[in-house]
Amino acid sequence: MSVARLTLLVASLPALAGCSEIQSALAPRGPDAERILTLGLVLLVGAIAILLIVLVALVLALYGSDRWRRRLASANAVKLGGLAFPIVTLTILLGYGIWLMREELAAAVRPPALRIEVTGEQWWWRLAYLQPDGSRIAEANEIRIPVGQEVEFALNAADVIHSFWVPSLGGKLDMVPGRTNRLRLTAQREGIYRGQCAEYCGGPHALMALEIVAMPAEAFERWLAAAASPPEPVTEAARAGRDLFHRSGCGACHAIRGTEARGAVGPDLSRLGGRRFLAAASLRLDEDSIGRFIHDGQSLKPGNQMPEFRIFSATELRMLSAYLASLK
Ligand code: HEC
Ligand SMILES: [Cu+2]
Repeated sequence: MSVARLTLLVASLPALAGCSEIQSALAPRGPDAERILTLGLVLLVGAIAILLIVLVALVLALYGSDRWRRRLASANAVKLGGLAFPIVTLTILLGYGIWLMREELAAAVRPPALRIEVTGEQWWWRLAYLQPDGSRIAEANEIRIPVGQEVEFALNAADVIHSFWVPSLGGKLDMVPGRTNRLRLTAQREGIYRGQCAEYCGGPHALMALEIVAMPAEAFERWLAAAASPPEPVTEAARAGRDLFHRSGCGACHAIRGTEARGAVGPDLSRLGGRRFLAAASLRLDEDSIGRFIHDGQSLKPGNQMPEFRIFSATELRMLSAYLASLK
């Protein structure tokens, strides 16, 4: 890499950090992410201090006076620097780490305000909001949570190992087939926090992202309660789209609450129109992109598990999109 290029790269780093606030461990928006950042900074400063000490010792050993060189070569220097120092430093660090984690350990026993089950699928996120009465509300890809409340995520995987990571809110936790890992997160402010599957899971792994939308508690409750009464399509196009959806076999893989579509292979579409993105946060959602995904999904998200449907005319695609976008 040329010097000019390197300079350009280094100069653009602050700008890059600025635009990634929505997905950055350096911009914590919850207590868990804050603790991780604190620990990271303590480790960084400590590592820099130790590196400086080692460099000074190296310079003294190479170019220092005979007295310094003898001191550094003595058995005492090895015992102190090579044995006592690491044992003391690592013990202090371990104690500090455990002290820092005391909140997490305490949280594991108190009931969370809300439980959400997240299952990693190749290459999207299956969601279920667990209700106090034991029922489950299915969703996909976009997670809504009440701001300021502790949410427990029960993390599973359906096929291969995935990893759940929303850096602004907390640490990363793997999703392993056959076991449930639990993660608590609290968003301190309203906002949108982006995450990414953090374990390579094949094919379009890089296009397996998600968003957590933290909203005021009452608005969240209203949104969740509205799941019980799915909207009926009102426009002519949306009604035609609904009939086409059910005629075309989409319901074999997708579910829409309150309709005959009960498939569980692909994402639940009951409230697709209310999401900001399609296909695991890889495509901005609007009527146009829904149609494009149905027709050209394999070029937009290469390798994804939904077959392309090339059978529809432009008008039919518009009807399907109008219907799906009306589901909120
Ligand atoms: C063989 C199963 C299958 C069939 C049949 C199928 N889909 Fe899909 N669909 C999927 C899968 C799997 C995904 C997830 C793709 C991804 O993001 O990786 C998906 C994703 C989608 C999405 C984006 C959902 C989201 O949460 O972002 C839309 C919209 C969609 N399908 C519409 C349709 C329509 C309309 C039909 C019928 C014409 C249809 N699908 C038929 C499996 C299927
Ligand atoms: Cu993945």
